[in-house]
Amino acid sequence: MVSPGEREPPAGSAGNLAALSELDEASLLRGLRERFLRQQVYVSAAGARGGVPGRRGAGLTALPSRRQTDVGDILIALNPFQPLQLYGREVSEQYRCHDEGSLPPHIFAVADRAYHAMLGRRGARPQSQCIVISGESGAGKTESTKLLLQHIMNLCKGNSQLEQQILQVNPLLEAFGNAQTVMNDNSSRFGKYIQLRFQNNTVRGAKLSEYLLEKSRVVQQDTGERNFHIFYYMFAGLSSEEKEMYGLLDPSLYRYISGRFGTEDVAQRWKQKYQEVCNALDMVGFQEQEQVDMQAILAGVLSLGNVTFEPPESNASLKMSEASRGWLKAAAGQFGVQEEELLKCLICTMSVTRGEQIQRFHTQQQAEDARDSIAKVAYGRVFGWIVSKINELLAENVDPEVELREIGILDIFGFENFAVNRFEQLCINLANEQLQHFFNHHIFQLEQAAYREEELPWETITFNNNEPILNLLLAKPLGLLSLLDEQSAFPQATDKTFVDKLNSSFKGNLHFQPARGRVLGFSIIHYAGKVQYTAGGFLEKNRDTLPANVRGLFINSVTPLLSVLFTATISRTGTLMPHVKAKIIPEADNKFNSTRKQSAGAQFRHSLMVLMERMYSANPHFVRCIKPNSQKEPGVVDNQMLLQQLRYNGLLETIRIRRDGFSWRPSFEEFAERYGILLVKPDVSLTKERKSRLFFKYWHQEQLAKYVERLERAAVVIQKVFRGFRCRKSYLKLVAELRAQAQRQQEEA
Ligand code: AOV
Ligand code: MG
Repeated sequence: MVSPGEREPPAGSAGNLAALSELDEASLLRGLRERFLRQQVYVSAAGARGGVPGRRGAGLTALPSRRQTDVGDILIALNPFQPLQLYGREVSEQYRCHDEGSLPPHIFAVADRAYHAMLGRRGARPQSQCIVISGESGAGKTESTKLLLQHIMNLCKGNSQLEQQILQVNPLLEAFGNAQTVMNDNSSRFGKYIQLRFQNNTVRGAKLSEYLLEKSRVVQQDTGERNFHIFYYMFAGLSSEEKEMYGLLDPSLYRYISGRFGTEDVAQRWKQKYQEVCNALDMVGFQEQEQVDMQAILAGVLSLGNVTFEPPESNASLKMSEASRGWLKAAAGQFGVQEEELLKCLICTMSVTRGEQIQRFHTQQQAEDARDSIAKVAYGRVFGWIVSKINELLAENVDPEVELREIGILDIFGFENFAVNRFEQLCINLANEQLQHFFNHHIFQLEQAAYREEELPWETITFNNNEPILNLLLAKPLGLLSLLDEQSAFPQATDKTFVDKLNSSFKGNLHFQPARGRVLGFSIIHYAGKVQYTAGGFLEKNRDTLPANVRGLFINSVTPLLSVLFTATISRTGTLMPHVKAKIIPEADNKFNSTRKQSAGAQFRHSLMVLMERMYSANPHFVRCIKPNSQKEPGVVDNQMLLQQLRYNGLLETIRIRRDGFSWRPSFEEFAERYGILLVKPDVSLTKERKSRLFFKYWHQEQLAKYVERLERAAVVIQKVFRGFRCRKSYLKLVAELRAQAQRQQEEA
């Protein structure tokens, strides 16, 4: 016996798409749509459990050579765009330690499963877990992350201070790292991986990694978009005295802040959000002085943005209006630096050639670029510092005798295709490609490799393999990022020479298209569709250079935090961007200026690799978020949009492999440990089939669990009867009956 037969799945697997009797695009679409309109936003494709050999993924990350995977049910989550009564304490209690399959699919069920799998309950081997949430911008990833954390913290249920602190991390990061875009009013402009660290069933600490904050948003936002939330919250939440203290004037005066301040309602909401941020800062453990400094720096960024220049009349330096002088003075005050020093950083570059100091004056453009660079770097470092501070405050307090295990939750920026797509979109979409590859690898490649290895009769299911796109972007030395680095290293190279290079290198590549006419750009055919990129700014963003003297300027700031931010050096171990984990080291050791800084693209590639390594070493659970319409409306399904997401996510193929495949593959030992009670003749030699493990359909596990439960209940009754009547005869009769019943059930199965 290898599998308990080929019967149809049991009726009533509510919300499990693998139980659909017909399986084609139209029925899938209809099924999802009908459920969605009944506010059933969660659907599952039942999961796989078993072991398979590891292999290399797209030449990018080496996988452990042989590991067990235990992919949980894949949850499909449709964004309801309205508050649903689905997430209260009672629901969380219901899902707490529930029997798998006994309740409808839910995001809490995913959290529950990951938690128990980490602890090695329910027949699994104790192991670190990761929950990978994907979906396009606005599909619901960040909301799902918060719900997962909420349920996991509820499972630990110590109500400890640490658990409360962990729950505050998201609101805090969202204020500084999220912004309104045309796709999502609360769009994450950075990626994050939260690792919850456990000893036994208690959370001991948390570690956060952040990926590529979209710093350019600080200085520029496209139509219909806004700057990071925190700026708006500050204006709405600070008292007039506080604003005076920080030197903040009316928000409409600032160039860096776009978007009208709108209605009183909105202002009220922001005011409340500001309070939440302050509470979160307090709760996580930020000092008051640190909070004051942080706001002063943000005020400085805004004032700096209003400094503009006019071309010089002769060979002299650039001219400035009176107003600009005023803003410069304000910015210097807010940053706690000398006004003249700040000005110097803007209008000229100092360099030393053959022992001689040379001062080179900037053009108007160069000065304004320097201004924007300073604003971006200051904001970026504040954000990075918040993350590293959170890590410091939530670092685990461990018992060295007990093994540490993790649940990681990945919430990145979703796939984006705007009217104008820049370097940031390329990185965002690359990260999404990588995630899609991770999914394909687990769901299609590993699974089918296991069937082949065991020589099971199996018709291969093809899927849309995005490895060629990853190669186009990441290959060395001829992938797009490498070519970008090569160009960035030439002082004479321009965005145009970069595009020329791409056009010649990727001629004929199916996933690359040169731009038409004189447009300076290119298109990439991503797994989720074609995106047209504007090449302008690629080189500068990739070089990501700090304007000369800026570091010195800020180190000497009288604002302690600013000085710390720029004294910090880069630690690349385990983190992503240079500002992620700022480690303070003595100035003399600091090689910041003497070593060549890595490009933004190279850092991002490195960070993705570290992330992938981490994820490949854990046991994955997948949540696929789907956006039902682009108007962000409740109760509306755009069929075309839904269909497109089903297609590029490979959901039809996923459900097919779940339905037809043997998604549960325990070893003999695992099976016997968990279901031994069901084996009528435990001496049956299961190894006769010469297979290394058992292969079951997804629904068999649910059924077996029910049998076990019934038997266990019956055993309790027997014990009672036995004690009550002390009658050996009736006891034996009962046992015989039960055995017969178990045998019948097994034969049925
Ligand atoms: P994202 O994280 O996937 O986009 P969000 O999680 O921010 O998307 O969701 C976008 C919006 O959809 C939220 O602000 C909510 O208004 C709504 N929403 C999402 N999930 C739910 C839910 N379960 N219940 C109610 N409303 C929901 V991006 O970060 O842009 O890729 O970078
Ligand atoms: Mg998000």
